[in-house]
Amino acid sequence: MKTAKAKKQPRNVAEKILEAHLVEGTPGVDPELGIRIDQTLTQDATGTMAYLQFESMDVPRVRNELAVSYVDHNTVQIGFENADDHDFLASVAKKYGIVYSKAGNGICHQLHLERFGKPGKTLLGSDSHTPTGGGIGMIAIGAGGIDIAVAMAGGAFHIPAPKVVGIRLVGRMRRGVSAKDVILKVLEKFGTKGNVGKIFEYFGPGVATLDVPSRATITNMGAELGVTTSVFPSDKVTRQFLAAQGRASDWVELKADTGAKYAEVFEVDLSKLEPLMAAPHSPGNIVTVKKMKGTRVNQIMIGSCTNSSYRDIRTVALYLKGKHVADDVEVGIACGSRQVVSMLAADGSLEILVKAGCRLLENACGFCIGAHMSPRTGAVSLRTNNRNFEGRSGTKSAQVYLVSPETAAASALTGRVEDPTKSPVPAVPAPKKFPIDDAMFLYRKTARKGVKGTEIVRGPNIAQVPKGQPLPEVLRAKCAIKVGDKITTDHIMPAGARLKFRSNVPEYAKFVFEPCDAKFHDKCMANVKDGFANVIVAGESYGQGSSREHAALCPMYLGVKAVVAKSIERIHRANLINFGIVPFIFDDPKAYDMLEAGCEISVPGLRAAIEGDGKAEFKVGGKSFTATATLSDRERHLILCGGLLASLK
Ligand code: MIC
Ligand code: SF4
Repeated sequence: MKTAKAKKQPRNVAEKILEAHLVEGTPGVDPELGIRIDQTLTQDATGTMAYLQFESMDVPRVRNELAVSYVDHNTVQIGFENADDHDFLASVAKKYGIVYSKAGNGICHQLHLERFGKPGKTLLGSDSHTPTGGGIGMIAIGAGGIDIAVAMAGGAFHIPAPKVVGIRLVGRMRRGVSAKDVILKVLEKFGTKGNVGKIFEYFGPGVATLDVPSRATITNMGAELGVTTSVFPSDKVTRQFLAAQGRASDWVELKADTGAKYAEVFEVDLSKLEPLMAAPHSPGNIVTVKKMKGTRVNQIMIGSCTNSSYRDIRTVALYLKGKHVADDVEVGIACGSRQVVSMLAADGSLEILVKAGCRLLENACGFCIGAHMSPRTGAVSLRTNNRNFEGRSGTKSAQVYLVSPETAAASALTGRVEDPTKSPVPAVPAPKKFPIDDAMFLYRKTARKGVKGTEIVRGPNIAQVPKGQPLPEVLRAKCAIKVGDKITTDHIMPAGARLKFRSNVPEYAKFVFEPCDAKFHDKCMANVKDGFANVIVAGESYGQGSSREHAALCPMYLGVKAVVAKSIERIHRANLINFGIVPFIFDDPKAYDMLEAGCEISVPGLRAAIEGDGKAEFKVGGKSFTATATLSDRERHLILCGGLLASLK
């Protein structure tokens, strides 16, 4: 007998996409869900490791719908290393059926939005700002390179069963206020920690007032909240954007059902928003532009994957039209893609920017990651990118403030922080047609098929990926470093000038924790020589920021077996597990005070603890404390094997 079909619960956008991709776990029941990944992206700084790991999986070609390998981080090419990496990446792409985006084409997230992103699809990228794709209605998630390798091989990706937080947008922004101010408002409310495992979904009447690049600015910087991802619905605005990109057929409508529930709702009245900025040294340190007005500024940097769309740079040009930047300020602009540059060339904006005295940089990450235009000692630098961690600009003493393109442009004219609403420019309408030129995307015709017989080019900078060892029965270790709260992956594995060693773990490992303790590498090596493993002790929110798996891989190479922290951020925690390092959380945070750098630590039943409920007893001097690694069965298996790669072998 037929039973009446159970009425489906109303669902939000995130639930709809996740449900359509679910391959493991039951929402509302299991703590972890496995999802199918449609698209993957890598960038060069994380890509070489991702592909080395993919190669070692012995899969003849990629198995997901689309894999794109972008080159945008290490484009400076001082020395042979970066160029060698690019050749390696190009040859891997050709062989395995991956689309290759050459250096100069643009920044991965901007390009992916323009040319490949599709509403309703899942995207996994080896970069923490992959959630930019949420602006076009994707579930787009940042992860470590090895997770991308697994997804390219057709494997599932695992996320903590998400709590979906609703951000209800109402009203319309005043001129001079823009998407950056929206996400800074959200960061003001939720901060950069405590949001692990959540998905932020934007809804409400205000959504329709935001074009796709603005939505992407918001989801991009959602990464700074520490969430799994952020997502917008796919509506008429999305359709218009895709049609203007010549991709109307990629559009599907996606909206939350009436009555869809959110774990929590926060309302932002766009009409009441004022220009905001994130003060040094955290994207969650929000102040108003009004409060900072008049502060002397030495440098202004415009671009990065957060704010480098045509809309953003055209807006800057409108502010600077017929004017010149102040004599005592340097202004650098990096566009997100060639498409953006050619539009700015066609409408005269480039000429405006050049005449105004701006320095035009390559379409790449560059300044955002301290790989170009580091400010002078003690400078105040206003930047439109997404992170202002201490030293990330390449200058430790610099004071970096994160601002909208509007605030950046208005301030460039006087060399002081200015309120852009006082001299607003007309809104830039969403283009009816974007110029399309995919010539710098190689191997599109052989995507998913690959070219048999392609030889992989390996310069001397391409080293082997080290493999982890099974978890020992007993831990006999030394505390190699004790750090405080909010340690970012930039502290653990510095970028900037060090980035070029990313394909060479023994070399890059020399710089682990360089900004905190330049002797970390030597201490770890000495401990290993003396028969000790290494342990990292940390405060709250350890491993904030990037998806950089090197922040786990290089410590693993240095004999680190465990991190004991008050809390650990999502991507970094997953990376630790992928490389066989146990992510312990203090049962009582006060135990943190018991530990000092250099102290001896032992865990007599380490393996047994992981095989059990994850609770382990740590002995330090005459005292002891407990810490727990709460692991899913899958994660437990990885740790016991010595990491994901070791488990595959
Ligand atoms: C960043 O913005 O910190 C980076 C550099 O893009 C990183 C990736 C990396 O470390 O290569 C990220 O965001 O994941
Ligand atoms: Fe590149 Fe900066 Fe974006 Fe990271 S945040 S992908 S370094 S532009």
